[in-house]
Amino acid sequence: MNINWYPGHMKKTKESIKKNLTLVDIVYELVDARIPISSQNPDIDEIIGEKPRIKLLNKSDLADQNFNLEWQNYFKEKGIHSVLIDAVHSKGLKELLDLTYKLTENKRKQLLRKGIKKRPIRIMILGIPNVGKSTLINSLSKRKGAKVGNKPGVTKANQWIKIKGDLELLDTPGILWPKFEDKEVGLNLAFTGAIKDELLDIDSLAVKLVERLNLISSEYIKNRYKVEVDGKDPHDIIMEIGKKRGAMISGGEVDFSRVSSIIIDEFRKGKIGRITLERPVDL
Ligand SMILES: Nc1nc2c(ncn2[C@@H]2O[C@H](COP(=O)(O)OP(=O)(O)OP(=O)(O)O)[C@@H](O)[C@H]2O)c(=O)[nH]1
Ligand SMILES: [Mg+2]
Repeated sequence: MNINWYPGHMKKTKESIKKNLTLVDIVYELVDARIPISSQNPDIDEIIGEKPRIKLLNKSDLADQNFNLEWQNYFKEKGIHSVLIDAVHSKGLKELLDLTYKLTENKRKQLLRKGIKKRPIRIMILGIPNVGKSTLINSLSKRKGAKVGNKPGVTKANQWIKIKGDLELLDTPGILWPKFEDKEVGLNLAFTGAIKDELLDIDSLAVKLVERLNLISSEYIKNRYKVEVDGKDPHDIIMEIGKKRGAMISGGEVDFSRVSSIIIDEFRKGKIGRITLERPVDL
């Protein structure tokens, strides 16, 4: 992760986000649909408080379709609104904006009663690094484009982006930290690329990933690399994949690090399949 989180920094970030939150009517909380719990901020409920919010299950194109629906049901049971989003391909945006209108209806009426007609509904995006905040801002603003200039905000740099009708988005999203002290969470973040390979070396990460994928289903690795996985050690499976892929160093040995990078990279790009690593049943 590019940001060094330390208690003082976390406190400041939280305070600055809370200030910005007073400027908006609704919050989009972005999580990674493949790891909806690991990719959320541990203090998110306290930070957002009573503001209307929508949980955006982003990168839903990389996650298992059935589990996408299961996660939506899971959140629905908890009274949390969620929408499946693919920010790269601008999928789910209509549903998101419709829900935004619905959840801010009271606010709109309240403003009308006060005689304020022109005031747009304002939105802020929150999420951990790499979850897709900038991509979402781009795909939301592509529709209407124009920045609406400076308005008084917490920092002078705050810009509002007009996204549709009377909806405006704060152009600087709130960057939050994940629950990185949890080992499982750390692994999930490393698998999906949210932590740039610094938690573990690439070789161990690949071993852990192959192990995890085989736990979910033996089909993923088997189908992608045409290797036997049943009853096999993940280390041996990776060696086998290396041979198949011709990832060798001189002398005919498998270049373990190279195969490891290939597997991790292909997983992150969704080439091994649409795979959800974290499932509601495990909670
Ligand atoms: N497949 C897929 N990739 C996505 C999606 N959204 C974002 N990405 C990719 O995820 C990576 C990170 O996206 P960003 O938009 O830069 O994430 P961010 O939250 O702004 O990250 P920071 O600015 O570091 O906090 C990029 O490579 C995006 O192309 C999505 O819905 N689907
Ligand atoms: Mg960004």
